[in-house]
Amino acid sequence: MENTENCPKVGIVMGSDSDMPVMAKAADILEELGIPYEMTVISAHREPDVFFEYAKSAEEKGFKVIIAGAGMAAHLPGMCAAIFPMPVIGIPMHTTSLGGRDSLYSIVQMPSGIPVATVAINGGANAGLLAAKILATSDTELLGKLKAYSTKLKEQVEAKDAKLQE
Ligand code: RP5
Repeated sequence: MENTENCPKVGIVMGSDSDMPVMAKAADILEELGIPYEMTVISAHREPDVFFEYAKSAEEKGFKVIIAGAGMAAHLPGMCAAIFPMPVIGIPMHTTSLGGRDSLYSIVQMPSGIPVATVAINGGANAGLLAAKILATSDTELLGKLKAYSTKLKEQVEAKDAKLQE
């Protein structure tokens, strides 16, 4: 049987390299949790043929989740969800003209039948964590890492409060 241990489990795709600072936060989380991923810049609008090839081959490549980030008229996550049969997490990018509401509405308001799990505007880290949680439903080792991550967050808050009480 083929060893798929180190194959990318998460596809991270963004509409422009200007989205990279936000998308890198998702990648950082996956890195921290030891989840293999592949990161790509593809514009659904400027190179639709490249996009279709990416979305059509994603399942074959072994992706279990796609994290797609885009701004403005942000069709990339929705179009990924139209083609890729597994979960798609959308990250709306902050924009200068409309503050990211344009991206948020484009991504969150999907027609019935084609869901995109939309995180907050610029919510890169939460997208990474949500992808990890989806994978952890069938991976007890990863689930353990996520529990440890939550404990770390709790301890950070406790340490800050302890400092305040000094
Ligand atoms: C979207 O348009 C991208 O996802 C990006 O957020 C936005 C602006 O892209 P650039 O003009 O910076 O390439 O497609």
